[in-house]
Amino acid sequence: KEYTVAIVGATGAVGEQFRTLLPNAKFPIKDIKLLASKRSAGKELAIGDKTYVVEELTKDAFEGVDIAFFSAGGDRTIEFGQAAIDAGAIVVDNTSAFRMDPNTPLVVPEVNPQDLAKHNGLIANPNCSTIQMVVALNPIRNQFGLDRVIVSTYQAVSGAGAKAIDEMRKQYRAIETGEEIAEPAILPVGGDEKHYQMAYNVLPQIDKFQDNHYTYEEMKMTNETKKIMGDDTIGVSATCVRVPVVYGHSESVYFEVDQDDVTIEDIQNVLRDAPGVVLEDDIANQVYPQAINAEKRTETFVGRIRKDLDFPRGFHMWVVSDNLWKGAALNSIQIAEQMVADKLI
Ligand code: A2P
Ligand code: 11C
Repeated sequence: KEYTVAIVGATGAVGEQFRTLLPNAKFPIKDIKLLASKRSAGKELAIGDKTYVVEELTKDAFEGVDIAFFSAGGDRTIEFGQAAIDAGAIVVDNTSAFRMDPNTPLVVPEVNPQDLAKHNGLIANPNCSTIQMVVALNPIRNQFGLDRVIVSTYQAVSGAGAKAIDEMRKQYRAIETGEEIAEPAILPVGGDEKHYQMAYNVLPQIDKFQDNHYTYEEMKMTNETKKIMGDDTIGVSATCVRVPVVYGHSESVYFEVDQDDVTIEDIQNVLRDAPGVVLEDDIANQVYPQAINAEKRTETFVGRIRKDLDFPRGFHMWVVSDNLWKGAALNSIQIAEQMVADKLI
């Protein structure tokens, strides 16, 4: 079978990566539909050596579509996702709209591919900062158990969308040419009240604050990790921070295993053979993961593995991945590939 695929949000930061990655998908593609807002309708975009015309996202846009990749904000998935399912498509949703719905699988194919079979037409793609963390933690958990995680993130501006990248780039240009910086209007969070300069700055807010003083992004890391790993007992606390990097999220991950006498070498050996992981941990040669090296790479890079100085079952590591690839478009395509392989599509 050949598949007709729709990209909802085709003009956005993640949509652009879908257009780059789809020609290499491990399933045959018959046709691709590019959907976005009315503003973009009629725009021509290339995929491989073909040009496609962007259409307006409407409820009638999904006729003949087998797989619909949604990445146009949660409200769009809520409004149009069911229309895609009703038209016979499987929806792979990049937004947070349905991630914690008990009837929706939340899947990272290296970690919980078995959950795909429980789908009701929609599969949720986890948050980018969660995906790369669980890709690195799950093999460790399988071998040595996992009790607790404390993570601090260093997240790229592309996570906030194409307009946020543009805002930061303009700030750098203005500073370099001595012009006045335009009033920030997007970062840290488009929908919040205040906006701050991102250039030459670090902002400890990603998404809105919740009643418990954590941000929504931080709570996504907590709740999604437990759901993907199928274990509510794992403790996860996060501090999510935006840094002036365009592509690639970095994370300092502290974790506690539930076995004694695990060594740095044991952790390195597990990660060396782990699916989707590249171990880059050679301090003698100053080798460790860096955001600029992870751009347009499919893997999650792990290094700086250390034993905690005080708690014998605690370890620290540095985890980096391309937030728009493994963190979004690539993981979604891998979900579709796994479903095709499992005959679920
Ligand atoms: P458009 O470019 O037409 O506004 P990003 O995450 O980079 O901000 O991209 C958001 C994506 O979601 C874009 O493709 C954008 O299309 C799309 N989008 C935003 N609002 C709507 C809407 N109301 N209907 C359809 N697509 C939307
Ligand atoms: C960021 N993680 O870096 C966010 C972007 O829930 O899919 C993705 C938001 C989400 O800002």
